[in-house]
Formats: sequence, structure tokens, C-alpha cells
Amino acid sequence: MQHRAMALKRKGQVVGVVPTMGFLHEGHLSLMRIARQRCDVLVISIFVNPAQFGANEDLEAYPRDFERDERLCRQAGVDLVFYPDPASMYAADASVWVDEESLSGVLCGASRPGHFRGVCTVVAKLFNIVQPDLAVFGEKDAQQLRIIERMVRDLNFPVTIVRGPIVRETDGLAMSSRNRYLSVSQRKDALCLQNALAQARVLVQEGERDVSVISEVMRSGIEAVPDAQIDYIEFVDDDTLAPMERIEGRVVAALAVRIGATRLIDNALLEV
Ligand code: PAJ
Repeated sequence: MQHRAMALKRKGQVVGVVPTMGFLHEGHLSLMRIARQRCDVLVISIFVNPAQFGANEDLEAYPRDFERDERLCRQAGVDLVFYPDPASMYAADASVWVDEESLSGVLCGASRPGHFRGVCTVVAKLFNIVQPDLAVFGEKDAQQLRIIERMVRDLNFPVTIVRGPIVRETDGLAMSSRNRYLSVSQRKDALCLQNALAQARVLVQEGERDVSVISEVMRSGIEAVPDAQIDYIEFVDDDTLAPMERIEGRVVAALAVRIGATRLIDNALLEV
């Protein structure tokens, strides 16, 4: 992959990449369309990255279907699918990691220790392997996006990061490969995430600025769903991810909720 990327770059081709863990859905495809418009050669990486899963997380269970993914990539006009196996990505004695030390301390970073170290390391490796001019990441993973932007800034990667908006199912559930884990009734329960964000948006529109009031309303809505267990509900500054007590400027409302055993995340930008 690296040799091919270097040859393409020497010919002056603009290379774009969309890093994924596969089991592709419309959210991933929307990022491919964004990338497709901006590059000559579109590379998709599909790699369920062991380094970003905690010991008790779903690495083994994570859904995989490479043949289907490959077909979707072909239909989306992808030029190259980079699909490495874990042994070729990580030497058994790998000992160098990329650790972001500020933005990773909150939200998912607080509940998933080591997660963003795994994400930053694999994305840095993918950037070195694929040599992209641009890479597209989804706003669904708001914290991941900001951490990657910070990594690119702080380590001078010659890569433009492009943001892709959240793609939702028709009923509003944010698309995720993990939605596959939900039973029919859990699928309905999962709507509590976006409902909570919608409640927050309404409260802010009505003039409420106190984060504790807004999160209490969100919390009680989610707690009314028997199968739902809140991991976090947070309001953070759009740039710095610093916790906010009031809605001022651009604030990201972010939440993680377990529906049964499935941990789902969602977020919304609140702007006043
Ligand atoms: P994965 O969860 O497969 O997501 C790949 C990309 O798709 C990420 O940038 C994510 O934000 C985006 N995405 C997922 N669901 C989306 C949706 N509903 N709308 C818009 N974009 C969406 O995120 C990862 O993989 C990994 O952490 C990775 C970056 C590949 C590193 O291993």
C-alpha cells in the first residue's frame, strides 16, 4: 500500500482516505462521497483495530463482512481498499504509541482508558501507509474527530482533515456498525439518545443556558427507558472539549448510553 501510495503521489495524484473498521453503512458511504469529490485516488481502510478496544470490550464480537464491504466500496467508486490483518499492522513487540494528553481525558476517553491512544496510533500508522492528502472523519465521533485534528496539528501530518456530518436512520438513530447488536425492542429504546439531544435543543431555543438543568431533563428521559444505562451526558466546548456549565458560544452536547450490553454514542452542536 505504501509503495503504491508513493507512486501515485509521485505522479501528482491527490490521495484521499476514509479510515473505517468496516461493516460499512450509509454513514461511511457519505464520507466516501465527500472524499471522492476532493481526490483522484480514493482509499478506504478497513481494519478492526485491536489497540483501541479495552480488555472487556467487543473486539471479538465486532461485526465483520468484508465481501459486502468490498461490494459497497466498488459501488461507491473506491479505487483501493486497504484491508490489513492485525499481525501485519502491529509487530508483536510494538512499543511506540501516539498518546493525546488533553482532549482524551473526557467523554469516551474517561470511560474507555487507552481507547484514543489506540485510535491515534492506528490513524498515524494509516497516514504513513496511505500517504493521503486528505482524510474524512465523521462528526458522529465528535471527540475522535477533534483528537485527530489535534494530532495532525501537533505532529505536522501533511493531511487535511475533512469533517462529515452525522448520518441518521429515517427515525433519527445515528448510524453505527454497533446498531447491529440491538434487538427489536432495544432498537426502539435506542431512540432515547437522540430524543435527549432534541430536548436539549428545545430547551436552549427556549432560552435555558444552565447545563445542569438541561442535563437533568435529558437524564430523566433516558432513565425512564428500562434497558438504558447512562455512561455520560456532557456539555463541552466545541474546540477544547472543556466541560461547560453554561451554554455559551459553540457547545457540543455529547452522550454515551448503554442499551442492554450495547454502548451507543451521539452528539449535537448547540450554538447560541
Ligand atoms: P468506524 O466506527 O468504522 O467509523 C469510521 C468513520 O465513519 C469515522 O470517521 C466515524 O466518525 C464515521 N461514522 C460512523 N458512523 C457515522 C455516521 N452515522 N455518520 C457519519 N459518520 C459516521 O471510527 C472508527 O471506525 C475508528 O475509530 C477509526 C477512525 C477507523 C480508527 O480505527
